[in-house]
Parts: sequence; structure tokens; C-alpha cells
Amino acid sequence: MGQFHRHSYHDNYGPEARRAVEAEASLPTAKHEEEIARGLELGLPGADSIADRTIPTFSRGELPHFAGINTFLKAPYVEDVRRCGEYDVAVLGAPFDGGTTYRSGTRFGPQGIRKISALYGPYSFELGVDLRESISIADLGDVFTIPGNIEKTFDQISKAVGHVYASGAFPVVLGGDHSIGYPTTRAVAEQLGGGNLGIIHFDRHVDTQETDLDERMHTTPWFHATDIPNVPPKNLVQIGIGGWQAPRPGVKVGRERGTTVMTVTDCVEMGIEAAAQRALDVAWDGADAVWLSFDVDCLDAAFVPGTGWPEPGGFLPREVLKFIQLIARRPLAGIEVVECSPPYDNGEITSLIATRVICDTLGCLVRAGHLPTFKA
Ligand SMILES: [Mn+2]
Repeated sequence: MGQFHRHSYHDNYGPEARRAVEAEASLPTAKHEEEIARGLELGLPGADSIADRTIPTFSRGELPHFAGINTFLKAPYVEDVRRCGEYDVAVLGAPFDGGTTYRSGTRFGPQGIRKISALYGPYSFELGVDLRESISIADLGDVFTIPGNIEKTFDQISKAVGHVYASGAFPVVLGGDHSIGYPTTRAVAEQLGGGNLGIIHFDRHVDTQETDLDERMHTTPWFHATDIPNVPPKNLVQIGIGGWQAPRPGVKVGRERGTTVMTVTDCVEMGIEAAAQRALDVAWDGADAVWLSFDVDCLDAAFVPGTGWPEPGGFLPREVLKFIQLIARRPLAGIEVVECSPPYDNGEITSLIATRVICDTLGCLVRAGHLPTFKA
């Protein structure tokens, strides 16, 4: 070790790369080795001609990335949802697009996100985190949504998210259109013993009107969420709002209720660091927990063709990823990623950014020591 390694660390990398390379050296490999042993046991040792004896006959686990069954990050499919509390993180799909008011297709969001998530391993270079070594992830499959009945679907989603949250597993909800933001936050709010829930909401759209087309739709979740006594509008921070798709009734409600709105220009001009701090200050002001609701359309339309209401002028991917790193300095109650519509996607790019946002959120929470959460 000694001189040679220290020399290579200190002289050959940019500052972030150096931290990343140093972090990697301290990551364990125990879970990876367990996965290989499990693969060889369940999938049989590879054929005699395979020189690498870690390769099984049947693909089990991460490799090859194009093989296997599409759960999120190839996490185990946990069919018995009563067992979700045995895991640190539980992924659940909410395949519902009955709240969409233009393009549909987000009922296929969970499938699209799971499919492209196979591209990812559990390790992030810059974050210096290996999810496989740090946390256990279960994929619970999807909530049984009711096409054409938004209210019954809300009840199903609330029951599912409430079950996961109560189990102690960190909920990751794969949308679905943004109408699901109401039942997800309703479920968490019910379990805070009267304590307040804050919401950090990334979107180009305010989604705060009472009804749209005479019903509760994907344009209305935060009106109804902030009607819940312990989800006060003063703890709702809306990031990236702007463009030609913001209905005036929603703007009026936000003005009356005092939600915090930051446009893309606000965030870029004050700097992502200051904007993220403002978001944390607002969401956590007197709150016991904070939910992250991420609409992929907060990104510029160029990056998210597969979404219901694409709008130019949004964030760059690196801006939202920076935001997430900063927000995850504080714990989260859970995350939903919504409005990913694979039928309109190109090259799975929208599903990929949805996957990336989830993985970065988990990685940052691990790095900050907020995952795994303590379980009694
Ligand atoms: Mn939106």
C-alpha cells in the first residue's frame, strides 16, 4: 500500500472523483459475495467451459443486465406483502392513469421504470454508495388499481402505502399519474400521530386546484392533501413551476393557502444549493416527516418525452440530481415518482430518469445515514 496508492489517489483525479475512488475502497463486498453464492446454489454452477466460476447456469441476481425478471433493480419480488417490514425499502407500483387530462399511459409507468432499472447496478461512483451492501430492497409488485374509478383507486393506494409505511420499510412509489400524490400523502399523514407532514414537490405544474373536468384529477392532489389538518399548505414547497400549462385556479389556491412556489429561474438564479435549503426550511418547518413527490415533467421536455404534459424550459437532469443530493441531507418519509408514460417515451429515456431519481434518493439517504432506518 503506502506511497504508491496514496500518490495515485491524490494526483490523478478531480476532487469529486478522488472522493469517489476513496469511498469505493471502503465499501464492503459481503452482500455481493452472498448474491454470487446464492446464484450458484439456486441457478446451478455454470457449464464446464465457463472459466469464471462465479457465473451460474441460470441468471440469478444482477448479471447479465439484459436477463432476468424485471423487478426494480432486480430486487426480490416479495409476493407476501405482510413481510415487507423485513426490508429497509419497499418498492410498489401504482399503475393508474385515470387522473390524466391529456396524454395517458402512466399505468405502464411501473413496468417501464422496472424494465430500464435493470440497466443499473447497485453502486454509484460519485455517491460512493453500494445499495446492495447497505440496504435491503423488496419489490412488492403493484397496487390493484381500478381503471375508471379514481376514488376507489385512491383508497387502494392509501391502504397500500399505509401498510408499507407502518411496516417500517421506506416506501418508493412508482406512478402512475400525479393524482396518486393525494392518497400517498394521506396514508403517511394518518400515521404521524397528529404530527405534520411536509411535501417537497418537483413539477412544472402547481396541481393545487380543487377539481379539473369536474373531478379530482392529476391536477388536484395538493388541494386535497393540504385539506388534511396535519398536511398544512405552509409545508408544501413546489419546485420548478412554470410555463403555459399552469391553470389559474390552481395558482389562486396556492396564493390563498400560502404554498411556497419556486420557478426554474428562481432556483437557477439563487443557485440549487440555496433553493434546496429553502425547500428544506419550508417543508420541515414544524413538520415531523417530509414526503418527496417527483413529477418527471419538472425536467425540460427534451429529457422527458414520455410524460403526460411535457413543457420546455424545465430543469436539466444534473440540476434535479443535485437538488436531490441536498434534500436528502434530511430524512424522508418516502418518495413517489410520477407521470412517466412509457408509450410516449423515446429510448426509455423518461423511465431512465425516473429510475435515476429513485436510485439517487436512496443512495443519498444511505450516505446521509437516514437509511437503513432504525427498527425497534
Ligand atoms: Mn406535472
